[in-house]
Amino acid sequence: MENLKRRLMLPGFALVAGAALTACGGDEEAGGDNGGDGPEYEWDFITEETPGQVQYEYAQEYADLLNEKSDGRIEVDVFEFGGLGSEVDQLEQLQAGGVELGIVSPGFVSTLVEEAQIFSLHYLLPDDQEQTQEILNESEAVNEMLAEKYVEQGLQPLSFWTEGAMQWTGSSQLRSSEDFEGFLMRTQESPLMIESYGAYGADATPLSWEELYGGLQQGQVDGQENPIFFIEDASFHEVQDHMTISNHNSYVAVTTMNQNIYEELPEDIQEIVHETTEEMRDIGFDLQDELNEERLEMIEEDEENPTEVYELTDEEIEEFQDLARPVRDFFREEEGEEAAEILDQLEEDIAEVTGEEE
Ligand code: 6CS
Repeated sequence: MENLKRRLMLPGFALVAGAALTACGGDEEAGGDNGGDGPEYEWDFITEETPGQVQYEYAQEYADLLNEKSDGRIEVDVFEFGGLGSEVDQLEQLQAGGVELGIVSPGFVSTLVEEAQIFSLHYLLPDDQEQTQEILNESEAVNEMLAEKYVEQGLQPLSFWTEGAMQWTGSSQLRSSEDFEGFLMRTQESPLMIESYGAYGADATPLSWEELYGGLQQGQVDGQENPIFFIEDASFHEVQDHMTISNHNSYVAVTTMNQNIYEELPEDIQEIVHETTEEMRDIGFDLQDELNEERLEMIEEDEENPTEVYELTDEEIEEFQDLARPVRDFFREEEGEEAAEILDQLEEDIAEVTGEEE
């Protein structure tokens, strides 16, 4: 790992040419430099989740840390999902600068940043979450090449982090491609997710998670993918008979700031943002780790809503890996040369952490 660094956290990365000395992001409404009566910066932080779920709890801790490190100069309001529209509506508000901070998932960002669909490729990131987090922290492909694509869209990624390994739930069992024949899978907005499930023989349909419980209950869709904490917290297991420990992907969350607002921050405030983001890496990791473990037990012990939990065998995983592999070529061809370079680099970055040749 010697030649890889936490690139987003390098002070040089944070130094933006001509950083304005004026405060921004609602500070004027808050009184700006008003003699110390209130915060200089008042920021809104949107999340795609609700209290008790990883993104929301992460954002609350992030807000507290920013406030503490800035001695009260920064105050952050965290918004749970639901109040500000769909995940895509929220993203548009972040891009337009209507809100300053947000956690945005690649699956929803992919309408703007097509290359972010790289995180929809199955069996690319390792199922070991510590390794996945190490890759997300240090990968050049992620933190330089892909981050640049977000910046081009007015979004400044501050860190990429995992919310845990993703698992499948279904109204029927999911252990082989045969089980996926004609299966209607709910996905996020990324077209590559549709391709990934198409490779198994399934049909995929994008849906906001707000509508997912009802969609599963009424049979509008047959199944979905998510980390375990989310499956339990959103009660999807109540309306699904099967959960497969497939570890086919990791749920990548991206802590993001509006790029113009970020760029205009004075250096000391940028530094505080980066220090906070850095400290949050371990806090976020532990949060998802504990919740995913605890919620698996809850699903297994829920007698009122029994769910058959099945872990794929190595042979079963191999079948899905073989089917998923050509989707990488589809990504390379469909998304163009730069996207292909990002994937090539990411494969190298992954191999460097796992020690396994891609
Ligand atoms: O499945 C979804 O759409 C939701 N899943 C997670 C883990 N977070 C937010 C996201 O919108």
